[in-house]
Parts: sequence; structure tokens; C-alpha cells
Amino acid sequence: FDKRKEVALRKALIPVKQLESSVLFGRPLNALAGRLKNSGSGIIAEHKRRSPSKSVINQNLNVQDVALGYENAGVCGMSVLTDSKYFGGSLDDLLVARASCNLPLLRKEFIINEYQIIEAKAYGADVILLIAAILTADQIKEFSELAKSLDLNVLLEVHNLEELQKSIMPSIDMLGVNNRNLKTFEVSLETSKTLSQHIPADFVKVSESGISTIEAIKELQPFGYKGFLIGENFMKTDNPGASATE
Ligand code: IGP
Repeated sequence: FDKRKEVALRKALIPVKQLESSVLFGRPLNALAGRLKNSGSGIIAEHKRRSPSKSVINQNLNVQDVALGYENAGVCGMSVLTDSKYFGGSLDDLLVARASCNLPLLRKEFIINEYQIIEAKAYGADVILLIAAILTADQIKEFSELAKSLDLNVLLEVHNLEELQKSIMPSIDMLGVNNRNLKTFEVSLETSKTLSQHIPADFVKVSESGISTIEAIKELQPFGYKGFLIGENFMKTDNPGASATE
């Protein structure tokens, strides 16, 4: 996993002290969890240029237009892929999104180190993603507690019962069920449906990936889902904001 090298290099370039001096570091949290709870549609719209499952989705858009479009569409939050290797994203994308809109922003990244959480705050994120499949329960606890201390929301992503059970802890705000199997790329909304009954009621439930219709959202709402993370379906169009408006 050369994410480790990437993070070490960035840390050598920009030490923690410097991140902490970012004007964005002391920014008050724009909480996504609260917005999802009180919303009818609960859409978290993603900026995603390409992916390992689909290769190119859209390379012709700029982050500012996408962020403004999503904000005008009235979505609850925006997710910004910052991984470059698999998704063609960057921390710069997060920064541009932050400068362009007032939506709660999720840093979509493979977080394996505390440094990336401090970075998320310094570059304007309100929420971090933690992926249970690549973390131990101890790491999830450590990372989510650090995020809380920085006034960040935590979205914890699971794909099966085992991952869910090791991850339930009070420092998690939102539980995301990824409908896409990250190994086979197979997508099924059934994953969200079957796991929902094992998620305690005090977590905001988010269904992630493979959602492309209003019908899918309506199908998932009775299972308690308040948030719907949608990328490709919006990003494959010329105007992602307009498609998020429906
Ligand atoms: C969005 P989709 O199928 O609407 O483009 O999916 C989002 O759920 C997906 O990008 C995602 C993801 C991730 C990407 C979910 N979990 C973890 C990278 C890493």
C-alpha cells in the first residue's frame, strides 16, 4: 500500500505545525450529520473524475462549477475524492471546493494515518471518511477520537457485518454502508438493506454507491437511511449540479 509513502512525503513537506496554522484550521464545523437528519432527500453529491471500476467518468469539469452546481441543487453535502492514484483527485480539489461553496465537505480518502485527518481540517473538510475494511478497531477509535477533537464529523464505511460490529463506537457520527464491494466492484442495494437492521438507531445511516434513481432512494428510506452518497450518476453528465436537481 504506497499510500503510506505518499503520506510520509507530504508530512516531510508540510509538517503538522504548518497545517495547524492554516486559516481553515479554526473554522467552525458545518455539520453534515445534523443536515442529513433534517433533510427530505439527504443527498451527498460527490466530485469524482475517474474510478477503478469505471476508469474515466468525466475529466472536463472544474471543481468550482461542480461545487456551485451541487450547492444550487440544494444537496446536504459534497464529497471530494482526494486520492490521486485511483480517482485522479487531490487536496487542491478539496481546497477549491471549500473556496467555492458553503456545503459541508467530506474528504473522500483512504485514511491510514492521523496526519491525513489534520490535513482534512487544514484543507477545509467538515467530515472524514474512515473505511473499516482497511483499519483495525483500535485505529478506528484513535482516528475518530482525533477527528472529534478537531471538530470534524466522522463517516465510518462498512461493507459487511463483521466490519460493522468492530466499528460501532460513540466517536462515530454516521455509518455508511458501501453497496459496492471494493474487491469485485459488484454493486447491490441489498447490502444496505440487510445491514441496516444491525446499525443502532443513534447513528445517522448513509447508503453509498450505485444509487442512480429516485426510486432507489425511496426503496432505501424505509430501512432508516437518511443519507445517500452519489458520485458517478451526477459526474457522468455535463452538468452534475443540474442532474442533482433532478
Ligand atoms: C459514490 P457512485 O457509485 O455513486 O459513484 O459511488 C461513492 O459511494 C464511492 O465513490 C465510494 C468510494 C468509497 C470511493 C464509496 N466508498 C471509498 C473511494 C473510496
